Parts: sequence; C-alpha cells; structure tokens
Amino acid sequence: MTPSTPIDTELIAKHNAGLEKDLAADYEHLGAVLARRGVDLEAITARIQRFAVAIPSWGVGSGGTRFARFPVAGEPRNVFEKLEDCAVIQQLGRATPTVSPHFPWDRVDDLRELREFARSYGMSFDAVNSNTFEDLPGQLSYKFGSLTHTDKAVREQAIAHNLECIEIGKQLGSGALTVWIGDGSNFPGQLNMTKALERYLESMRVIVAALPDGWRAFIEHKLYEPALYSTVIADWGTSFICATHLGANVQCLVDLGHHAPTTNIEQIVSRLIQFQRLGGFHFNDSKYGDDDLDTGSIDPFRLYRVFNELVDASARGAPGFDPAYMLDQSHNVTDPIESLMASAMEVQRACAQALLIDRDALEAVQEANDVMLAHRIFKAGFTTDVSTILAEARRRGGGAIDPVGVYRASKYRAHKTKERPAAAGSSSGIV
Ligand code: RM4
Ligand code: MN
Ligand code: MN
Repeated sequence: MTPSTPIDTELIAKHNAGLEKDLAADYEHLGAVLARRGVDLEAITARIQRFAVAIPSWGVGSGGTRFARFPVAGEPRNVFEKLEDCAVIQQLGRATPTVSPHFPWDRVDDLRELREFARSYGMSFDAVNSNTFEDLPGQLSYKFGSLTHTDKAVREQAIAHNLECIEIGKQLGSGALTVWIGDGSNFPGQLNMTKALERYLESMRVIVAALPDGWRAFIEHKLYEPALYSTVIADWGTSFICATHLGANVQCLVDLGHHAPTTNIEQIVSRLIQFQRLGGFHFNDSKYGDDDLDTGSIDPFRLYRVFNELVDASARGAPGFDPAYMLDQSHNVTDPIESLMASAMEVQRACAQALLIDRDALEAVQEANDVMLAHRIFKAGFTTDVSTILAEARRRGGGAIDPVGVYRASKYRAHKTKERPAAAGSSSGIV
C-alpha cells in the first residue's frame, strides 16, 4: 500500500528542484572535507537516513504555561487529526515515522481503526504514555498522588489505567509503556518519603507483571513539578534503583528538561548505558526547568554531548543498548508542525555530528592524557556544519530539502483552519 501524502508530492518535487543543484555542490564539497579527515560521508548519510525519533501526539497541539494557552489555528481536535499532522512532519522531514500516544488524551473507541489510519500514512506507534497526573470526571482524584497515593483505591485506579495502556499499546503495535507520575509533596512533612516509594514499587510490580514478552517499561524521573517540594521519582538514582528492583525489562527514560540546570546529563546517560538501564529519551531543551523548549534551541552542545555517549555506546556494541528516541516538547508560540520538524532535524544533527568524532584518535589521546587534543578531537564534530547531510538524507528519502519552506508553501495550516473549527476541551497540547 502506498502511504497517503497529506502534502502534494508535486510541490515537494518542485521545491526540491530549485535547491538540488546547490545541495549537490555543497554535499560534494563536504564529502571532500570529511575525506581529508578520514570520514566516509556516505556512511554518515546512510546512518542519518535510518535515524528515527518519535513524535509525541500531544506535541502537535499548542502547549501552554501555568498562565494561559494560546491555541494555534487549525489545531487537531482528536488523535486522528493529530496523526494527520504527524504525517506531514514525517512526509517532509523523513525522520519521524512513529508517534508516541498519550492516554486518556488519545482515547478512541476503535483502536484497530486508529492503527489502520496511522498505517495509511506509513506511520506506526512508539511507547504508550499513561496519564495519572490529572483527574477525569467521575474518577477518584489524583490530587494527592496516583501510584503512590495513601489510599489503596486510588492506587488501584492508577494501576488499572496503566494496565489499560498496555492493552491499548498491544493493539496499536507498540512495545513499551512510559510511566511518568506527578506524585510528590509540596510541604515538608506532608509525605513519608520512604513509604511513598514503597507504595510506588508495589504498584509498579503489578504493572510490570502485565507487560507482554518483549515489552519494556520506561520510568521517567523529574526533579519537580507539579510537586514542588519532593517528587517521588525525582532523579535518575531513584529511577535506576526502582528499575533494578522491578526487572530487566524496566529501564530509565531521560527527559532532558527534568534535571537541575547544571546537571551533567551526559554522564547520567553514560552510567545508564553502562548498567543496561537506558530505556530512552524525551528530547527537548531547557534553560531553567522543564521548559519544554524546542530541541537544540538553547543548548545544542549538550545534545551533542549526549549523542557522543550514544554513538560511543553503539560503536562499542554496548550490551543491551537500544534506546527509544522521542521528542517531548510544548509549543507555545510557534506552529507545532514547524517546531517538530525543526526539532527532529536538531536531534539528527547532534547524531551526525557525534558520528564525525574520530573515536580511535580520541581514545589514544585520552590514554596519553593529552587534554587539549582530546577536547579538540571531541569538539570537531560539533563545529562541523552537517546541514547538508541532513538535507541530502531527506531528499533521498523522498522528503523536502527545505521542510519548513514547503510546509509554508503548502498552506496546510490555512486549509486546516477552515476544516477544523476550534473545539472546546480539545485534548491537544499539554495544559
Ligand atoms: C511531563 C513529562 C511527561 C509528559 C508530560 C505531558 O513533564 O515530561 O513525559 O508526558 O509532561
Ligand atoms: Mn517527558
Ligand atoms: Mn516534562
């Protein structure tokens, strides 16, 4: 079956035709530059063509802050419309063939129809996210926690939701469950921190026992918010301990925005790889807290440092190394489709740059304690402009050399604004 194409393929071809000549010249030049460094450009381009990062279903709607949400016109009103937007991102960018859904936000009656709908665009589903951080009408409240609540009935409700997410995921063809809880406390003395973690482990044991063969559960830690004094799964240490208690199929998920501002995230990544507990990533960028800004917009060098660890692990054939890559950001002032296309490119960029590091040379100077040379070899990838590689990978994959340019020319947003009048209570966005 040929996948449906929400953007006119002729338009992409026309745009590409105007850019192809320059791209070919730039690509050839970069190939010569890299050849002098002993790097095979074609091998890197092939790796980038295979690289994929999942789109969060909630990301195609506008997010918001604690103060307000400013919805983008033509915002998707349900998961089918979200998938349509995700298909645009994939068609133009060729880096995002999967979607990570979120329940109950994406709840539908007919899961088979949803899976088929995704398939009609050539898309499939990545990790399923459970949501026990907000209340649904008629349910027990999560105001004082979910999987760690003092009341067993609330814990059972939260467990049941996660079990339902696994069932949904099975039908959607997913292979992982991501559990992030907002549980914690706002006041010292509010919560017995030890007992809360005991209750977490007890609840998670039931959930993990329900995982089908080959599935993984990802534990996502977060320093603070919504709990502002203590969060039950606050850091990678807690996440790691819980994962090791719960089983080999439980791993830690690193959301780049979920640490204190100066934390050395790449070192955490290295540790998790070493002990086979790196489940995956939620990519975004941050300046102060869980800002959910576009990936690579604040600190692309940090992303590069993270990818250095990932490329190193992959080059070494680190045992059990198979991280899931997902975006997780909130678009408050941009068109979410543009942000997600650009962000997927930033993840690819960091990957391509890290692939340029001469690992043998680096190892030799590390052994010799030649600090300055080690740093220069390390940084050589970051200071190389790999935009041409990304563009060529998109072109070869049938995507757009300039995805944002084609997207704007397609007037997709204007068409959707007519087709999708704003709906009250839309499940789009994070707030
Ligand atoms: C949280 C966390 C989760 C995401 C929610 C919406 O801060 O990052 O991964 O699903 O936000
Ligand atoms: Mn996240
Ligand atoms: Mn977050």
